[in-house]
Amino acid sequence: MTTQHLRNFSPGAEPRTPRPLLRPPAEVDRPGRVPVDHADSRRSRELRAEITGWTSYDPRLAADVLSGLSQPRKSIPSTWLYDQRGSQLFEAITELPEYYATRSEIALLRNCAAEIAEEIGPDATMIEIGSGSSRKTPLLLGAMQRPYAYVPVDISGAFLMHSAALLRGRFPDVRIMPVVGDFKRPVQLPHALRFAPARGRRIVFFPGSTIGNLTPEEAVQCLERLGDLCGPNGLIVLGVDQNHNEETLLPAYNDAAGVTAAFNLNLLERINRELGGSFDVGAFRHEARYDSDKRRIEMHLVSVREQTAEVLRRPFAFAQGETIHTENSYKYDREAIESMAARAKMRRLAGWVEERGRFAVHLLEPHT
Ligand code: SAH
Ligand code: AVI
Repeated sequence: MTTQHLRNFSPGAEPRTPRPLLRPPAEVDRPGRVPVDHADSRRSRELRAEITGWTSYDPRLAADVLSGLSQPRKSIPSTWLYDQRGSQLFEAITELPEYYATRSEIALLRNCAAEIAEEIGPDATMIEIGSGSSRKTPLLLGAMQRPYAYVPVDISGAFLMHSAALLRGRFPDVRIMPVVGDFKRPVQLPHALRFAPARGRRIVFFPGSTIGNLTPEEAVQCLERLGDLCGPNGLIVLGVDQNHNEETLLPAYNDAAGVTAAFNLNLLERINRELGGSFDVGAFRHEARYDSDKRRIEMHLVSVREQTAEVLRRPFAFAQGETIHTENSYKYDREAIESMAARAKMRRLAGWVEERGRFAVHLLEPHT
């Protein structure tokens, strides 16, 4: 992790987000609706922003939070864990002694990068999905022959741009073109690549076991879209945590320093900050569980008492012990990946497993 990525990280020491002084206008109070503030003049909106620091919000975040909190079993998609602070906290997680996944994948990539680069060939364009700090990227880019372009795709925009700028310093000859995007939808490549004549192959790099944060159904759909993105001559390099051992899994998501707890609780801070929420963050605690039937870790935020919190002026009641399910982390083994790949019209060309058997890198190719 770079100093820049760590600069603002101090678990537990973050001041509470001040609640907005003013409430949003009533007409924005519906999920999925883009706020149109007819009655409000530009100046009054500016004034409100000056007073509260609260200007507008992401309607997709609002829709997911409002609908997720309205379900009998409350849940919010894990994608929203990643604002700027969430991305910094995730980087801090990767440094924890308990969180083996990042170290395992880096060690594995060091061993197999040359073979993967050989398969990729010269002049390729690499698209990285959920690129975060792009920390693993140099292992592949550095092994490739004359990489033509690198397109990191991530939902956490400011963090993405900062990481791309750092990478430009290391790879001045590679066209680095970040795209702020959602991998649960089709990803739009930059114009310069969409309409340029094809050079080498298009490679999708999807490391970190981020595919495990999708349900099996979502993962198949995501692989299908990635197959379309890289085309029939493309390749997908997929990093997957395949550990099924509870003794190492549970500590990895319940670390002693409380960094994963801070990462999870930051979702409530974000809702307070961006959606005028009134969560008492101290009245929730982090919990990670392993479901051995579904082979997934689940992260929850547990309400420690009976309480009500508002989001965009809507009240949500919590019983003591009730949870918001904030993340799944499926641990897909080779068979699961092969069967999902087949459903996504791909085949597994090759694969490598880390020496302790916990992490794998698979090479998938689309077939017609
Ligand atoms: N690839 C990095 C980071 C993994 S963390 C690594 O291996 O260490 C997961 C990353 O996916 C974060 O950077 C997060 O912002 C991004 N992400 C999560 N949901 C996303 C979505 N729906 N679309 C795009 N990026 C997403
Ligand atoms: C990014 N993703 C694969 C991580 C994981 O392990 O599921 C996110 C994470 N959640 C808690 N710790 C790390």
